[in-house]
Amino acid sequence: MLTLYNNAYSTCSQKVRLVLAEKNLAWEDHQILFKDNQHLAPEYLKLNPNGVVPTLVHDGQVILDSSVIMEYLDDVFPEPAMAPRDAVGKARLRKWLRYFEEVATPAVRPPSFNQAFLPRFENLSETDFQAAAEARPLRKHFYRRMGRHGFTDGDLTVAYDGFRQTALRMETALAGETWLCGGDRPSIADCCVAPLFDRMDDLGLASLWDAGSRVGEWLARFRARASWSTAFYAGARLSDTLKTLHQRRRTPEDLVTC
Ligand SMILES: N[C@@H](CCC(=O)N[C@@H](CS)C(=O)NCC(=O)O)C(=O)O
Repeated sequence: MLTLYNNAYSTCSQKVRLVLAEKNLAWEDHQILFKDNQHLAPEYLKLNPNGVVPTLVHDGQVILDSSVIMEYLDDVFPEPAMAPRDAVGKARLRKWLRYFEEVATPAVRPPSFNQAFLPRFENLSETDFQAAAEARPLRKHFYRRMGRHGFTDGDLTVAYDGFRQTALRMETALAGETWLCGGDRPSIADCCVAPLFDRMDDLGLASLWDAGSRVGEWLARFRARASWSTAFYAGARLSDTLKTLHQRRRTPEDLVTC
């Protein structure tokens, strides 16, 4: 029995939902609502002391961290294979995972928070805001840096630069390949980064890559798969529910011209 504690629009949850869908696995959906702080509730923290989603529970075993969960699922349910089986291939896959976690994953956060999540915090008193930051085991300093007024243009510049670099690296890797680790179906590496591209697109920041490039075609290819519609059901994109998503957008072009 597989239970995934996750959130509809969390990119880390979407990574895992893509793998579950590619493998056609049945799983129980346990939604964790950030607006109600369910990820910080004592009973959830017993499962995941980091106070983040996703968390996988498989036959009583608790597996943490989205990239670890993706690899775990591929180990336990090896067909269809979503990672190379040889040591060199595995090392190449993990190189992508670590790089995405270091660069592209943190890059989506400042614009996501500025455009979508900040309104939850900006009307708090300073004391309540500091308490909200303090309550987050993994994100205390991230929230403090954001503050009640959001990330600065300098923070956004770093984020956009990192995301552009990611797109350029992938552009090179996709020369002559359909997917990042070769083969004829997405690997765990593709599942790791595709939700981040989708989020940037949803935020109105798709100018960070060229739609006609290999990366643009790779994203279109992934979105055409059945697994994508399963993982990105209605309500899984911020724009599905948040009509003001672009109101506070600062595009890369805005930053260059200021
Ligand atoms: N390294 C962790 C990070 C998970 C993470 O940051 N999840 C976000 C959603 S994508 C979260 O739960 N944030 C909670 C918060 O901001 O308080 C993983 O990949 O599972």
